[in-house]
Amino acid sequence: METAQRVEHRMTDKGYVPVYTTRVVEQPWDAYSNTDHEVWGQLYRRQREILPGRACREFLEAQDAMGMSEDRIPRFSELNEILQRKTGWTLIGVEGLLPELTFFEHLAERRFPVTWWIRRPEQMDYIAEPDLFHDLFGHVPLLMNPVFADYMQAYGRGGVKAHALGGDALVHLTRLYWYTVEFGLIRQPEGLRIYGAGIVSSKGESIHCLESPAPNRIGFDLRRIMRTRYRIDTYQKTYFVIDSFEQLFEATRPDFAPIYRELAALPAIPAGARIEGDLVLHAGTGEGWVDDGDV
Ligand code: HBI
Ligand code: FE
Repeated sequence: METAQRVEHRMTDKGYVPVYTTRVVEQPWDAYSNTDHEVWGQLYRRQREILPGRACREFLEAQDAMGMSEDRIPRFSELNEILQRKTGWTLIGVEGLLPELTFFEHLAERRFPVTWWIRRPEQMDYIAEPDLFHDLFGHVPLLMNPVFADYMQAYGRGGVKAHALGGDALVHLTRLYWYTVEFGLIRQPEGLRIYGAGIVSSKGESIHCLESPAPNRIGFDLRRIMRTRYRIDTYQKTYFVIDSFEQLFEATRPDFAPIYRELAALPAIPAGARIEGDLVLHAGTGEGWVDDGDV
């Protein structure tokens, strides 16, 4: 293992672009400063204050079962002992965003890449790429859930296949990741709850996604999700709602190649739109949204 280095977006002539790395690094736990541990603690406390009643039970219980706390940044080695026993997943340290194929290959082998560095205090409220808090606090707890753990591996296998297919396969599959793993909601007896890592690691969006009148909340529909654009720099205009993690895992059973071919002939759907056939659970007002720059 080489020594870890911080890798973030770099300003280039094409603007502010993520720098992709592929190295796997040991978590330099002894190198974390008090400030790093304090940033973790402050973010952890702030999120755990607002997530009960907003995040799904499975997320909160798993986070506690893993022994995560505000006291200090967790050690990957300790979490791995618990996680490997529960669902066979292993956390690996990385320097930042991975090229898509590398990322998919790790997921396909039940390895979840976690950025080893945590944001600086001045980045407390927003950081452009996944840091340790987003990955460890947001993504890792649900890997303790056997069905969600299976979904993540199936997603990785699908990603390796989509990468080989070329065309827009990856565009469609990335949207599925975005609207489930990152920004998914789940319908539970108590009401809509959050399971998406991008939401649970953000205070503003944890509140916005359930309480704001602006966004649509639409029942899970694989093809609808794969056609729907998204923004990476604002709150989501649409959230998709699953009934269960089993429903999500079942959706990955079929071969996606015919679906990609079917979707290639259809126009993408703007992020804030509602279309014929949507199971609209809470119709947003869509106020204040401009559909420019959707991906
Ligand atoms: N790399 N480290 C890391 N973490 C991610 O969540 C990640 C990535 N590379 C690509 C990516 N996510 C998304 O494009 C997925 O949809 C593939
Ligand atoms: Fe993420």
